[in-house]
Amino acid sequence: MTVPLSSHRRLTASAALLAALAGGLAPATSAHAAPTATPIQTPAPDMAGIVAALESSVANGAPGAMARYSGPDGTRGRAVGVRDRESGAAMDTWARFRIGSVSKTFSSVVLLQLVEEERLKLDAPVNTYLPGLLPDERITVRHLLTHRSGLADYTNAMFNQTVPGFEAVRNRVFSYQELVDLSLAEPRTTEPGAAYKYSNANFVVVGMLIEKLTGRPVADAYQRRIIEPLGLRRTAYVHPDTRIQGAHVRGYLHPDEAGAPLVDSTEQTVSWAQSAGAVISNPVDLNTFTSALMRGRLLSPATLEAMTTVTPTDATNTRFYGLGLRRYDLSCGTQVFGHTGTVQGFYTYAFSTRDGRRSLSAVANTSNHGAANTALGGTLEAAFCGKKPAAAPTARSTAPSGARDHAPLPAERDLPERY
Ligand code: HEL
Repeated sequence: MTVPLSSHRRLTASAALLAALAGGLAPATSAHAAPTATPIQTPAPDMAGIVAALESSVANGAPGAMARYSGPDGTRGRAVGVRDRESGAAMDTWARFRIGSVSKTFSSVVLLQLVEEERLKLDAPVNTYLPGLLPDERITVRHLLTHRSGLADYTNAMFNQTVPGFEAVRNRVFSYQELVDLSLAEPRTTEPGAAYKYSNANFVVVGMLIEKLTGRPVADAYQRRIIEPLGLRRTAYVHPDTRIQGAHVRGYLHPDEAGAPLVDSTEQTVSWAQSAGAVISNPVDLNTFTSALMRGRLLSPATLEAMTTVTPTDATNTRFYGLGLRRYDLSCGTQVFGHTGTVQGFYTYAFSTRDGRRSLSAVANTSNHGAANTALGGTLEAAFCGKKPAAAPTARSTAPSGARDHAPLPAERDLPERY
């Protein structure tokens, strides 16, 4: 089946579907729904600020870090440090890496397309489509996509001890059912719909739904519905092969013991995550993906509205979650939509403005080291809020010693294959 793009996606949605998309929020959810505002100004990206954030991530334990900004005025990439500690190969914004939970947005898009095709309903119980799978008939498809099912996140126990936990599963191949069983062996964390509680188990069940409804592996759905239509030439769902094909970033895991040497975690099945986190991509493709999603090239306006209708994930009033999609409210008031990822050896950010005109993706090749991740998050502020008037530029941030400038590219989709 070839899935037509854009015009179909943008324009077709039945009245019943529109009502279902809009009306299905549980009272606890809609009471806290945060409005989406249109940004008034679009400051130029602060590329020196992006470099400073990347350098800070490296100073905080990442061997390398990189970011790519795409906007109406072109694209710019910046890279600091190495993508391979052994060869010394420099970080490179065309190289591929594991995007972790940014994969959840891919899974959500596929499932929402199936909703548009009226092959399932957002507010129907999951057990309607997967009879007997879950022990609570009240858990709906929407609860999965909003992390409100109460299904426990089995990865908390799995990775309680970071390196032993990783080594125990890096070559394992789980069935979806085994992962669901791990979750169900723990108590539910909330009543269905009652509260946001992030869990990989939700998106494992999303993968099961996709496979049940399409009769095909999830890899096919990503390929035919997202990767091929958008021309994402360096993006793939890879499971259970442990390798990252082509030029790639090597990932380095920080052990829990302070000062212990980094563990090269590049090769793994990611079977513990699958549809919750096993996509490989690069910054060019991630910017194309988040931008295309926000521009309505993958979903109808009504579905996109449902996807971007968010509730808070914490008390800061700056972090929100929709349907497989995060919203971050930045200090300048700009709202950006996308997802973050943490998979052993890789931290990722992939976000776009609501109009899809500006996007930013960033990666650092380490994990289990919060300071490196927090520093990497600084790329979002720099990219979307521009230079901060109060922050006087330092010699380091205006003339970065180690940063490589990946020159602005007018139309990156037209570039020749490099790898
Ligand atoms: S966790 C998150 C992030 N998501 C979730 C998912 C993903 N990643 C995982 O569930 C992996 C967790 C173990 C990662 C490991 C490390 O840092 O490499 N940590 C340990 O082993 C700790 N003992 C919510 C942060 C997201 O941003 O959505 O990706």
